[in-house]
Amino acid sequence: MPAAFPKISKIQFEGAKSKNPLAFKHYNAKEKIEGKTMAEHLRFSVVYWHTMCGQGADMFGSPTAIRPWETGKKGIELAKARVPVFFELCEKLGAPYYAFHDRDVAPHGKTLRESNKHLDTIVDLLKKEQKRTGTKLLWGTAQLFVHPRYTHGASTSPNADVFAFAAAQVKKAIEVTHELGGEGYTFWGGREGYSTLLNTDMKREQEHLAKFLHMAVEYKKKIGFKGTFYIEPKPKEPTKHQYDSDAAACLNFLREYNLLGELKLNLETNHATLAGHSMQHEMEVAGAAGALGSIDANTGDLLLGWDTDQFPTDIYLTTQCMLSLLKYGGFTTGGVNFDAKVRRESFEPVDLFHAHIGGMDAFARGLKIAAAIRKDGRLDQFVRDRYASWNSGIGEKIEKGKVGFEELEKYMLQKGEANANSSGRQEFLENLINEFI
Ligand code: XUL
Ligand code: CO
Repeated sequence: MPAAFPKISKIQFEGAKSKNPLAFKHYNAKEKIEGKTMAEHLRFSVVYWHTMCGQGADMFGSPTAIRPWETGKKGIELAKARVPVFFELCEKLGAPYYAFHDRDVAPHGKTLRESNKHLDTIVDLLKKEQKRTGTKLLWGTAQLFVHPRYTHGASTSPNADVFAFAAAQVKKAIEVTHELGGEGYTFWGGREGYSTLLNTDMKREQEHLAKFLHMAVEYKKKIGFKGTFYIEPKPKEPTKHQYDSDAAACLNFLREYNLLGELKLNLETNHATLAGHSMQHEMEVAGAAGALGSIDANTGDLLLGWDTDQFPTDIYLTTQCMLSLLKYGGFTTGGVNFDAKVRRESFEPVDLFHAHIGGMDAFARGLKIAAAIRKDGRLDQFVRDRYASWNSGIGEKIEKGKVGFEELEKYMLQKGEANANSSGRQEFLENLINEFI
């Protein structure tokens, strides 16, 4: 198989002064930060769906992407041709992980049996390429949203047969993820929601979703798959409302249906902003609940209201992500997964390299900046000092559960007025962050 990117060799770290667009300026895989290498902290992952299958089409325009390795191929032959190209890209980028949906890597067959056969054919190739390049599987997943059978949802479909089909598809996807040594498995409910409440029994649909996840957990245990299960929040698109709308909604769902502890969250920046939150907000919600699993690293466009899945290049964003990630102890099985696509106008193969190099460098900078802020200590100290009233006196008594409303009333009647507040110093803190950017 000739190289798909013959003019591009392995991307090297050349340092901040380099002007080479095909070199890292900040991502130095072996450089140690807070006792771990950058590679260990960031665990970069390339996605199969956008990177290999994205054709640059949009709602108004046909495909633009130039992908010479695809010329004249379709179906399973096209699927086979993409595999070595994908691993050449991962290897040249030095990205240690990848992620895929069953139907990105292999085409739909006419029946479930035929689809499974196609998948097995490609999984053999993936396994060989993983071995050849050392690239590992961050997580696998099942595509339960493109095929017309999933029009009304998969596990939340009003059609019980569709639930059964989805279950069979997820069973197989978990099996191949396990076979490929995957470190996780993601559930993103692309159509697990509704377009109108007029035709929807929400309670029943949510119960079905929970039942589906319980079956998946049970099966995972049965086959000895030790990877982490993730649920990926997104509020809308393609549906008007998705049940896993944000981190808090997911946690509440998992808690209500006794699934907390079985699934962590895979958070995506553009999903966070669609939900009206920042990515850091979502990471804090998940982190505080001990459920910060993995991140789909991308960004939206503030002037566009949909999921644009752009590569992350904003240093403030990556700094915030890394501040929260380091605060909660970093990844275990998760990673920085570039669920991002090149723009329709960026149609040449080399654009795939520019995109990933930029994302990796932006996260490397975010990591270095966040580590420097932590080492400096002023931000942490400020937050600690802000809550000092809870360390002794009445605050300590409240936290320890030693007082109730009656004692607090007595305390305040005696005192007459609460102690004065201190300034929140938002501008001071924003300036402090800028010292490090
Ligand atoms: C869709 C999305 C998915 C999931 C995996 O917005 O993010 O690609 O990451 O199904
Ligand atoms: Co995603």
